[in-house]
Amino acid sequence: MRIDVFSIFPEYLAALDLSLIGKARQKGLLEVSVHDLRDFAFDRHRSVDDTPYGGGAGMVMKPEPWALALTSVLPDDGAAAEPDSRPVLVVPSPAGRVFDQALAYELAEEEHLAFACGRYEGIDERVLEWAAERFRVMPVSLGDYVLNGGEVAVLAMVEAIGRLVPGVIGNPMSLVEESHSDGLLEYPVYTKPASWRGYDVPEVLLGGNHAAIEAFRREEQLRRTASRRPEMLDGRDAADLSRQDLAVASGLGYSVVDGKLRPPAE
Ligand code: JCZ
Repeated sequence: MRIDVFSIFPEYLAALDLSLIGKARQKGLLEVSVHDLRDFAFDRHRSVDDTPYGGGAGMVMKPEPWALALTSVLPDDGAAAEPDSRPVLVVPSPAGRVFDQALAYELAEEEHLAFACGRYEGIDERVLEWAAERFRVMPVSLGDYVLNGGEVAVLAMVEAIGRLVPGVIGNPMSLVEESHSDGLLEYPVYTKPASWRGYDVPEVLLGGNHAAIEAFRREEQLRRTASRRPEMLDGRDAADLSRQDLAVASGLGYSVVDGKLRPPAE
């Protein structure tokens, strides 16, 4: 997978050289290039921002450096032959589709991703219109809070996407079991010592009864999800849950109405 990131703070993306993503780059599984947007600004001060039409606070990113920068990673400079062959251009924005594990899986299938990190009050809207003829443009939000720019969102997204690319994670089984892949939070984990400062590892985990361990972990997943993220259980198709799951959910006050799980009335 090829990834191009555009930013006026390319040093911000230095973390992509480290750890998992850095190793995947060394292995040739990910080809990540970070581009300084200022290298595509050719006026006296290499300016990338200007005042907003219509007034208002702050500055807006000028369109021309973006067009030059984005064009530099396209095969030629014409529009793509087939619409679906266009690279995806992810544009971090608090007004975008919220990034989640399903979107990470979708983007992990792509051959070429580009990320446009905005700063100030954002990028001139015409850049997105221009880019839509050359990229599949996707405004994406990391979550419902406001950052100062797109860089931190891109770090998170590249890590979440990159680790799903085949070969990047050493043991692919760890991808199957993890949080959100089955719509439940993860079970708690413990290591030695079995007793620590008066806190004990649950007894069942110390024995070799694998069926009991699996049942315990599944119950903990359901308990945690009900307590921390109840919206993840509300409306769940009861057919997707085992008899044991339903017994645990019932113990937590959940009921099944029209085949769907419903939380306790309160
Ligand atoms: C550019 N401010 C780009 C994204 N989820 C989320 N929160 N905030 C952002 C974001 C903020 C920005 C820019 C200027 C993304």
